Amino acid sequence: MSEHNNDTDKGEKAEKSNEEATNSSSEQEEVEDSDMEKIRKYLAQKLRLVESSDYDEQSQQKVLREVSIDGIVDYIKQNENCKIVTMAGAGISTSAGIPDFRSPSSGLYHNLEKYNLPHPQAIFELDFFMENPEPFFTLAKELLPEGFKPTPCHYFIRLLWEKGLLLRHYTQNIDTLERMAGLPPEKLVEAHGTFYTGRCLKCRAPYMLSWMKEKIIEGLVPKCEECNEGVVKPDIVFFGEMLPDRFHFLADRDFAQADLLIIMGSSLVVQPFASLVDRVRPTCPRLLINKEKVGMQDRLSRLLGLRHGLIFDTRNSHGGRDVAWLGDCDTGCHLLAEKLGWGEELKDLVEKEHERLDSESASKD
Ligand code: CNA
Repeated sequence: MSEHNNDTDKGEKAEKSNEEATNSSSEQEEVEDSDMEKIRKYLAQKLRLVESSDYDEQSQQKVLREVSIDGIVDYIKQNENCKIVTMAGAGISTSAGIPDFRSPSSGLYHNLEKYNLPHPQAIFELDFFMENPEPFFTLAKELLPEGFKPTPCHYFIRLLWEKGLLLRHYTQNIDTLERMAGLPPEKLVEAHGTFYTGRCLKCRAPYMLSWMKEKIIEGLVPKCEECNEGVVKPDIVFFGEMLPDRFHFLADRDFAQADLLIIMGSSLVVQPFASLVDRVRPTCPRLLINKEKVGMQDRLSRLLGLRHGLIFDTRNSHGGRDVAWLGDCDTGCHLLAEKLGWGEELKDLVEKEHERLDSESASKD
């Protein structure tokens, strides 16, 4: 119980500082904005870059009562069959103990010196892996979903599914925590693949996580037992590899249908995942729950009136639909659940599932 109160307290504080942060747009920005708007309209008409009238009409529609987390909560409550798409990145798993890529000091990219790489991303590059798989498997030992438990944020996504509100969850994570949290495979798109399965790079023989894990924990590079030659690579998507067909197929359908997009724990820098945010309808609200603002529209897109990136504009002159809630993902999800009247349910679910996972791993030992 005390944990819950603490969380609510933290949530309220975070919400306050959040409001302060979003309300602090300067006067200079406003002047810039109106100039920008004139130039945008002019360019849009002259260059016919966008269907200006359509764009203006849709962007003027007020979709949220207020551009805040409360506005989002009202919107969900009013839309009984709200189709929600969630998008996630490494930030939803950091509280489980799995480091993300880009957080300063704790992120993986800051801790790769020991692997002597030509550059940090090489560890996830296919060409480098083919020549030298050891660094990847040394790192895999740290990243393996062993002893990690899904976070409240993962269980919040499961609750959305249980409530019949989740159209699909798109994750960049490879840690399998969504599966472990009980999200059914059909509701899940693992855009960057998963550690759950693997394949021999030579003969394509399939392997499961349990087999790969044994080798990796022993400090071995897993070698195929069918052809005795190829290295077994987990089915995670490396730089230079195609994203799964399922990603492209479902993204084409889901984003156009979504009534609400929730983005959590991602720096939104890896493409094509990051630009999924642009594929929802112009009237679809987008809520970002993250430690920092990310994925924002750049100045050129703004100038040209292109629908690229998130627009956190609390002045509401464009019928704003993008909300940034800045803070920890778990706190944000607890707060959202609380406001939706599911606070106790989320806490119970986390407690019950963590107990179950603890007793399962105790019985394995
Ligand atoms: P990233 O680029 O490391 O960004 C993480 C984002 O989450 C940053 O904006 C952080 O500020 C934010 N963040 C971190 N912790 C929290 C928290 N507790 N609450 C709120 N926000 C937080 O990671 P992305 O996912 O955007 O980058 C895509 C890469 C990371 C994908 O290719 C993944 O495969 C890869 N990755 C996955 C895992 C995993 O599976 N758990 C771990 C590390 C990297």
